[in-house]
Amino acid sequence: MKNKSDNKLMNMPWEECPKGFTGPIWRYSLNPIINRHPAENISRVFNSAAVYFNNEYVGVFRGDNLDDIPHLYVGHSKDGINFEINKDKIVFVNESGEVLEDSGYQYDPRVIPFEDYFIVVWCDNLSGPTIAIAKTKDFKTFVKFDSPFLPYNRNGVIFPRKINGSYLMLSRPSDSGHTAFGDIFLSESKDLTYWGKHRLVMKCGYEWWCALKVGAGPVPIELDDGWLLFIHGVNRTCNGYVYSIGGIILDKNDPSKVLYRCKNFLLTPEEQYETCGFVPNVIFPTSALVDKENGRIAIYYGASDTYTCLAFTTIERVVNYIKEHSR
Ligand code: BMA
Repeated sequence: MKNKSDNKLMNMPWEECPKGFTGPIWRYSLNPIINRHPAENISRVFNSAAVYFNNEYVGVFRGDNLDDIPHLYVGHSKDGINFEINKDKIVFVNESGEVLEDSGYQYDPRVIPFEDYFIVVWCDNLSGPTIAIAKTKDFKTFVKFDSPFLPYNRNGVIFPRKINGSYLMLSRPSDSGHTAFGDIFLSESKDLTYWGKHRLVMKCGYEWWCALKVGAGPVPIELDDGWLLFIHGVNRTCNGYVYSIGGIILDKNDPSKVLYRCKNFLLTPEEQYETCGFVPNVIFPTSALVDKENGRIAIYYGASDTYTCLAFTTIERVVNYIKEHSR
């Protein structure tokens, strides 16, 4: 069935590259697009995922409440920039339609357009952080699968179509705290519940800016000859962790193989909303809109665990940059 999000993206957020700018990705000049206290009971919205659906932009947002605990909220927007965040958090049902109790916390969602539904992946609580998966067709009912992953793992995204007959997930196993390690692994599933055939895709530490950990960001973007994946990479300084955005290209039929790995970060915290906030020096990409007709990409990223921001590039520009700066 045709994917509902395949329609031409109307009003996709976009801003031309500033004159004289030579980097691979540029920021939206009116960042942040979501400021502190965007809705009652929510102090910060960041690390969130938007897609195009039914002639509008709809997202699953991480909202940290007034007690600091994160939950997931649906939000809507006509232009992908000005979002109205629902007042009430998402309540999940199980596969029999029964309402599930709140697991305690939920964060860092990814939304994957898949056939005629959307898959949502996020970090949930199973006596510690691990990956949870739900399906939705309308962003009203979210059917949660029964504990697909063991703790600890807090960073997952699924490819937007099956490859060789399987769903494929990129994830980053972790520990129960502020994990001081992180590599990207690939896992396969036939049904979104049982995952196996795990493969190491890439270890951290190939450059200083990702010395400590690497993790998958937005849904991989299909190219003619591979998959473009934005990642986060973490450096450890004497003053704490620094999260930057990086880029790699994976093999089209076997995405456990890395074809190109950019030695430079694509974007690193520089603006005040990235360097000052709840957690300074963090930029964390979690979704990307792609206009396949003109190659434009709009990346949503969290800034300093406080704000939601946008950055832009094109497929051609970023792919060339990654290839030209690949080691
Ligand atoms: C990671 C995740 C993100 C967060 C980042 C920086 O481990 O928990 O939610 O943005 O740390 O604090």
